[in-house]
Amino acid sequence: MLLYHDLRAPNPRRVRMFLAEKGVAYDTIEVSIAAQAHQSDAFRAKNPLALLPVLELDDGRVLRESMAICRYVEEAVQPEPNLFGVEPWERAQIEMWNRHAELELLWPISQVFRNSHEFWKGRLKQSPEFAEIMRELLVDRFEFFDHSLATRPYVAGERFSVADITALCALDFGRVSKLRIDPTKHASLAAWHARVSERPSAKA
Ligand SMILES: N[C@@H](CCC(=O)N[C@@H](CS)C(=O)NCC(=O)O)C(=O)O
Repeated sequence: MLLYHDLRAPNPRRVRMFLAEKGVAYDTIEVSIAAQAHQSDAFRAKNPLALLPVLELDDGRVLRESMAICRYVEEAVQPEPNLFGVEPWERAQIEMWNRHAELELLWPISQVFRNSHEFWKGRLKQSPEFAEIMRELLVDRFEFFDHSLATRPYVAGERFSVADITALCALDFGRVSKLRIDPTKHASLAAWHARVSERPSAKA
């Protein structure tokens, strides 16, 4: 398997962390977003949307979308340790929390970055006002996750899952836009962050 990724981008990190949890071996090709390598014709042949990550299987088939890649790995490559849930209720909880982590953390955090950070200046049309709206939303979302994590050790319940991977990659990426967990305000979220950051896969 071959992963097209960028070491600094949060979605490719989700997949690397997932593969590390599974102990699956794979090759990588770095496609630098900073150098605009993801816009090249060669990469667009893999993903016309020019987005990372992409997983290429040994038979040449290509998968886009981080969660499609992770699901494929869990179902077809390495089922253990299970990270998407076993029985219907657990699967639904993990799906729900992973979606919350994607839509309520990763998406707004990415929008703050895209709409206010120097990195994108001159590369895309930015709206600092929209970045501010997303920052304000995130105050509430940090609160929401902190409150939820006061009652359990992991995002979706009693055990580590793909929802923790998405939330960790999102929150770590927030730091480039000065979106940080404040332990004095969000003690449960900070404790969870320390817990999951200790996993060897977090270095992936
Ligand atoms: N929903 C996609 C999101 C992919 C995505 O937005 N990737 C970012 C890196 S984290 C990217 O390639 N950005 C390049 C760009 O926006 O030009 C997934 O989960 O894989």
